[in-house]
Amino acid sequence: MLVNSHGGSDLRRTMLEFQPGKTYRLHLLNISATGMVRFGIEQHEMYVIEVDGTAAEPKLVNNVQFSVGQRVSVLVTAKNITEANYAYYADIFTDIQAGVERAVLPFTSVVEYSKNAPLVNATDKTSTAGWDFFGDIDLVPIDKQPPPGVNKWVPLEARTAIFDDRREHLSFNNRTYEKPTVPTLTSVLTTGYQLHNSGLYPVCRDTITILPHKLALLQFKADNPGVWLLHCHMAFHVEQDMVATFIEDPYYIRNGTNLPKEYSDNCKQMGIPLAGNAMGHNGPNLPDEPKGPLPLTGL
Ligand SMILES: [Cu+2]
Repeated sequence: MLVNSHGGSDLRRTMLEFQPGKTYRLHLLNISATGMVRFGIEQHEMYVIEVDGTAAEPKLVNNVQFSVGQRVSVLVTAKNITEANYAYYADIFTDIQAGVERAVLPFTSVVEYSKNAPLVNATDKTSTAGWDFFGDIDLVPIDKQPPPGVNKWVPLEARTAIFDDRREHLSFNNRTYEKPTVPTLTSVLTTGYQLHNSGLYPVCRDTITILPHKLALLQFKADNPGVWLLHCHMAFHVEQDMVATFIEDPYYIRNGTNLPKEYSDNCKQMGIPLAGNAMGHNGPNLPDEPKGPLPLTGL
């Protein structure tokens, strides 16, 4: 996890120096490959004020938990003391298997008020007791925009299964992600077809935590022309095909985009076609059958 751009895999070397009475903004980023992170400071409360770049009304919490790829800002007011230092923790929730006892990889460092002050005894953070969500879904954005309304529903069912290549895949709607023969942007520009954003005044953000066996309803206004990935943020789930592509406003893209020469030069050098749909054919229609791997049937 990164705290104000410091840390990476070794947060233990990252001390936070606090001066008495000052308020600090800590920008937290979960850069792990698979694990949810919990951040907190012993005997300090904090206010969540931002998630994924969207400012929110301050919400008082003891700690924050957030998933891979998520960004959270908190405000912490330093105590008016210099007699003690406190541990902070950025623990990684290592076990994502349902039904298996949870495991926590503890990472701790120090919030230092004074070089010579003793460290207040850190409590045991290796258990998962006290892991609770801070309710990011209930955060209230500062900029209150009503939800855009829905013109089109795209149901995506995520599923884990062994496919006919005898490997486990994480599919959307029983389809694995197939690397297109032609880059999708090229397809938009040369054939005829056509994410990121949620309650009352939902916080507009580009990530969401979905717990096992749960579903999420996402709304986004498709007004950002481009080719966008919708994907699980766990690295090995991407590897296992938990990826989909959304193309927003292809007409705008086609009318307003001049690809740089380097794009076509690179494609030529790499033998990538400069026209056609995902399968390299002309026109919008893809053959009915995907290249595969395909779901196993008859089990
Ligand atoms: Cu996943």
